[in-house]
Order: sequence, then structure tokens, then C-alpha cells
Amino acid sequence: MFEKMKRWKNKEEAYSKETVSQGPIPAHVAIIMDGNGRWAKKRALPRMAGHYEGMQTVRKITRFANELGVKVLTLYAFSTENWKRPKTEVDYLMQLPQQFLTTFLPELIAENVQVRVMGHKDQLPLHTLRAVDQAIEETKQNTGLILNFALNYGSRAEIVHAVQKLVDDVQNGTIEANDVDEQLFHSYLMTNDLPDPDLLIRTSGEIRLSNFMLWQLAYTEFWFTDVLWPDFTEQHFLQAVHEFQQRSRRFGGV
Ligand code: V0D
Repeated sequence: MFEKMKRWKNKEEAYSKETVSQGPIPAHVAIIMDGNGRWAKKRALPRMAGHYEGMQTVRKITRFANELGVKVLTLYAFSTENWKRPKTEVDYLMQLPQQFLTTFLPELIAENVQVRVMGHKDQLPLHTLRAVDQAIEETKQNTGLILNFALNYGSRAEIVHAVQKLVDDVQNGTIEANDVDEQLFHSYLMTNDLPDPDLLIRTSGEIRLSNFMLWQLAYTEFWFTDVLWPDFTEQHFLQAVHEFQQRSRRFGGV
């Protein structure tokens, strides 16, 4: 019992960036940024206030992940299910990329961050698409952290789309049915030039994947927290990476 309490206490410890930096850093971290609405509700604020605050957390965690040496940060910003939300909320969300980029694009460029988007861009409003495309264009030469936003993304749709393209390529003779293996299949996914995530973080206490990167998360370490995304700090990120390091040590190293 005492041992258990001690272990629990350890989890509450603060981890320093320096200590965590000495261990293996996950190359690809994916985050389901949940709890923005709940954060606002707790403060009797409109849901939009939570999304706005969540956007500030994106900036903070992007900068920190880059400093730690993370290579790819994938953030689930908008799922294909999110269209079902009230129109005013969807409209607000769809101007966040512009707002984010107007404020932070110069900083991202200065920090050598490469912005990317995965998801079905064709359904996005034109103003959202323009902002996103501009950011992609202006950062495509950057060699630091890849900041990969999942926007209008759903994993099953991604897989079905991959199968459609694959069947197409079999029919037009580009590939042979016999050539289909895991590696070839991966090349048809939106993440074809990215490593699979090493660490998945989901905030706000939900313990499920919600149609996020089903193929890519096959071997990923999962880390869940009750902390709401707008309350998520560098310290929480360090805690997640620290636990990732402990787990990979148990496996005999990354
Ligand atoms: C709201 C918490 C940044 C999650 C973060 C359209 C929900 C803040 C972006 C963004 C959203 C996307 C693409 C890009 C630059 C920035 C964003 C959405 C929601 C959905 F190129 N935050 N953010 N996009 N939220």
C-alpha cells in the first residue's frame, strides 16, 4: 500500500525539461485536444472562449515540443463528426486557423516549423482553406518540427479512401494485387511520409480513439489525463513524455 502511494506521489512530481531531454524523445506525438467546451462551461463562458483558449495551448505546446526535439506533432483540430455541432460553433472554429496563423505564423517561421494539414480539405470553407494553404506554402521549406493539423479528418474515411485508390491502381495496372502489403498500404494513407506516432495524448478524461489514426496507432503508447486542453501545460507534456520513457525502458529501449 505504501509502495503504491509512493508511486502515485511520484506521478505528481514535477519533471524538468533537462532530465526528460536526457531520455528518448518520441519522434511523433499525436494529441486529441479535448475539453475546450467543458473548460468554458466551468467558467460560465461560451464554448468559443474554450476554443480560443485551446488555440493558445496549441501555440504553447508546439513551441515546447519543438524545443524538446519532437519531430512531428499531430493535433486533432476538427473531426468529420464536428460538422454536427451548432452552425455558430462550426463557423467560429472555421476561422480559428486564420486567427491562429495571423497571430503565430511569423513565430512558426522563426522557429523553423513546417505546417501541414491532413484531412479532406475540399469541404472546408474557402477562407479557411486559403489561410491553411498559405501557411503550408510559406513553411514548406522549414526543416524543424512538422506541425500536422488533422482537419476534417476521420480515420475510417482515410482507410476507405486508401482502399479506393489502391483498387484503382490495381485496375489501371500501376500495382499488382500481389504487391499489397502493410508498407504499400501505408503509402496510400495521408501519413505516407510520416513515422507512426510514438505517443498519443488525450486530454479531458475520455478514454477512446474517436476515429483518430486507427492504422497509425497500432503500436503507440497511450497517455490519458483528466486535464482539460486549455489547462494543459508544458509540465503535463513532460509528464507524458516521462511516462513514455519509463514504458519504453521496460520494453528494452526505443
Ligand atoms: C479548437 C483546440 C488551431 C481544439 C485548439 C478548424 C479545438 C483550438 C487550428 C489550426 C482549433 C488549424 C490549421 C492550421 C492552423 C491552425 C485550429 C481548428 C480548431 C478547427 F493550419 N487551433 N484550432 N483549427 N481549436
